Amino acid sequence: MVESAPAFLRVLRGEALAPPPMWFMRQAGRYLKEYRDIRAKQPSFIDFCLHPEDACEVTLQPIRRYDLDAAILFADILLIPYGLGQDVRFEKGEGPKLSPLLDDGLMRRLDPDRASKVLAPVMESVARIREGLPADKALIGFAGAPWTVATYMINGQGTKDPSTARMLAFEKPAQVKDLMGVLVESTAQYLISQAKAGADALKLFDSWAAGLSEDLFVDLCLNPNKEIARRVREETDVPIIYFPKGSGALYERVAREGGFDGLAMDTQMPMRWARETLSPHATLQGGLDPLLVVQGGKPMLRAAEHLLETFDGAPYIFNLGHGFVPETPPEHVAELVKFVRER
Ligand code: 1CP
Repeated sequence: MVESAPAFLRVLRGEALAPPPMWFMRQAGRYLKEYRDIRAKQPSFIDFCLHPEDACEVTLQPIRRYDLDAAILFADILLIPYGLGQDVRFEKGEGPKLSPLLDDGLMRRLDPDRASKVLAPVMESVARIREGLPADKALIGFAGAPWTVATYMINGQGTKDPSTARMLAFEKPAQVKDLMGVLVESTAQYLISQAKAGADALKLFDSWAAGLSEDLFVDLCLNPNKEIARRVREETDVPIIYFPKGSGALYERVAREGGFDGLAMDTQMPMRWARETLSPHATLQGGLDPLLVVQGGKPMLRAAEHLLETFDGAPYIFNLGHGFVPETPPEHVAELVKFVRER
């Protein structure tokens, strides 16, 4: 990789930089006034995500405000179910609502070709963002990992406990396997298209990887994401980050067997263990509790310092262990960025 490549990509390829490159999960979103202003003009969140001009604008907003190394495409993991033909709505204050998957035969009508057509505007957003982004900043494309997307498709809504989906994996394993197959196929296509449209790196969000036994985790999380990475690498050479949130000691198996370029760490990760056990296998990213950024000041900076010390000398990307919450004061983000940059 040439010296002038964005710092984010150099580190994702295995270089250690001090200070480390940084970006934040949910760096675009409701905690920013300029986001809320644009969001207010679009009654439907899905239409908003599929509107290239607006999606490009809100992707670039945090880049204008802060000295970050990467932008993340503004979209949502539930665009895939929408593209496949499931009705997806975001009700104000209640989160996503999806039409029933199993009762009326919708499962058999899910159509990856339809998803490619419906999600074409996302590729236009990617191309626009890449054009508007300075050359030293990377653009991250993303998708939900199949199991996480399946939990929403099966539950029909967001939940704190995706046990309906896990129960179905025991009750009707063949049906869950079929669904996972459709999701692997459509997610791989979607990510390949993003890379071809200009995304410099790709991230798979497995936000509901917690709570699975090792065997189920391998079947529903590790293997499907490995398969997606394999397919993506057949057609592009962009690096891939996987985020198996809450998967505890199974992170070690992911690091050893997954072959991902990057692994995103959640807030509960024992950082010293991660440095010793995971770091030799992949670039690590993340870890800071997003609620510390709501708190700000010394507790936030102390935790940031701890991360910087722990990963000093290793390929590491500074980030959160989960996304910013809407209550995050933007000036705390500015303070954090300055602290990491000037260290
Ligand atoms: O009201 C609003 O403006 C909607 C809030 C919002 C935003 C800003 C949603 C609804 N999605 C997004 C954008 C988004 N979602 C991005 C791009 C922005 C950025 O990161 O800067 C990304 C990467 C996502 C990914 C996403 N969506 C995940 C994976 C990461 C995670 O947070 O764990 C998940 C689980 C979703 C589902 C989702 N979308 C939106 C909501 C409220 C939810 C969660 C639903 C639940 O409670 O289960």
